[in-house]
Amino acid sequence: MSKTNLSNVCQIGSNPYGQCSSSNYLSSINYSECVSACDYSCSDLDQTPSSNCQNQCLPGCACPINTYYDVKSRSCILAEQCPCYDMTTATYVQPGQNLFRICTNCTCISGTFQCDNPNCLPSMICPGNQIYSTNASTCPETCDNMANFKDCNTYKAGCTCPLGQVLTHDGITCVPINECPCRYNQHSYSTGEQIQQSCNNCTCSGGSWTCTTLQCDSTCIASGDPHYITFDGMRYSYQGACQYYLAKEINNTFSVLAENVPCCSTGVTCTKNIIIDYLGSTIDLQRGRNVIFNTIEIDHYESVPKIYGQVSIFKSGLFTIISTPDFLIKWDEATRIYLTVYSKHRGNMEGLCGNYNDDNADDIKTAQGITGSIIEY
Ligand SMILES: [Ca+2]
Repeated sequence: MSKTNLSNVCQIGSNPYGQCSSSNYLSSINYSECVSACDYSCSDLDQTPSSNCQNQCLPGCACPINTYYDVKSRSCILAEQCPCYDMTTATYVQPGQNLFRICTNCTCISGTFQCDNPNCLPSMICPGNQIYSTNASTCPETCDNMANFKDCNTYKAGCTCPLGQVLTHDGITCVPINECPCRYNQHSYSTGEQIQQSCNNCTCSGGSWTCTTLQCDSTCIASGDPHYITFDGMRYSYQGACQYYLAKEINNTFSVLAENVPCCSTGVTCTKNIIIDYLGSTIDLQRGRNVIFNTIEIDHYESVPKIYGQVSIFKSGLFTIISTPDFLIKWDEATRIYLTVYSKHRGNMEGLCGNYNDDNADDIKTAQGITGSIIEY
């Protein structure tokens, strides 16, 4: 063997023949004229009895007796410290850790997988951290179904989650039930992560959301044909060229009356004007005209708000805005109205925007009482 080849065996580059690396992590490696070809590194420990390794003497660098070279840590360690290399996943399994194959469960002990079914091929492996079982449920409990899980009580041999764990939505990974992720808008959130729902914070806890219960303001939107989205989030269409209450506070604090007219050849309906009654005052918004407050047409509110008592009137971009302590209206003078009503009026509303009681199922009834025929979309 040439001097160069010996250097390669020792992986020490330019060290002269007969010397091993002097670096710290290899300081325990010594040169020997007789290094075992089959008993050199941790990976040599995982030899099956049928291994055809020829245990012959080779000159080279070797760890001290009863220790083995660990490629990962690049040091000499005891056999019981050796990790096991799993060829299927091309990963190292630490000593004492388990590997779950589809037909056996293995533990890494002294660089070797000790498996409860030695006939199981290493290529037969359960996905994720699932384990093989002879009676795996065919309808396993998952993070997604655990709220109303019904056991079908049928079993077959295959992969399943370890006891006390359930499948996550990926169908592969098992987690303890209290660590299930939460789902929202096709995204997955871990326990402790938060999302914002209107004015409330929701925290993921074991697969379900726990939300604060603040009373939130809510916005009703009328747009397009027009389509409506009520305070409670119900969506529907209603085409009618007439006057109707968009919203009315049941104690007569305020009301918003809108008049729709056909606005172009496509048959789309536009809002011609909006009449707001608020604590005895009338604010009239008309297409192509300035805002009329108590029959007086006002002007110069484009850059500086005009304030009448508790009412502020101003422009912001395309929108004319009426702001009061009870509500805020934005109108683009065409097809879009945004009406935000503050939370103190929760449950006290009626009209096309619904009754603002957090239940969108009853909004259609509220709206139908006024309009007669509406279409959900
Ligand atoms: Ca409702």
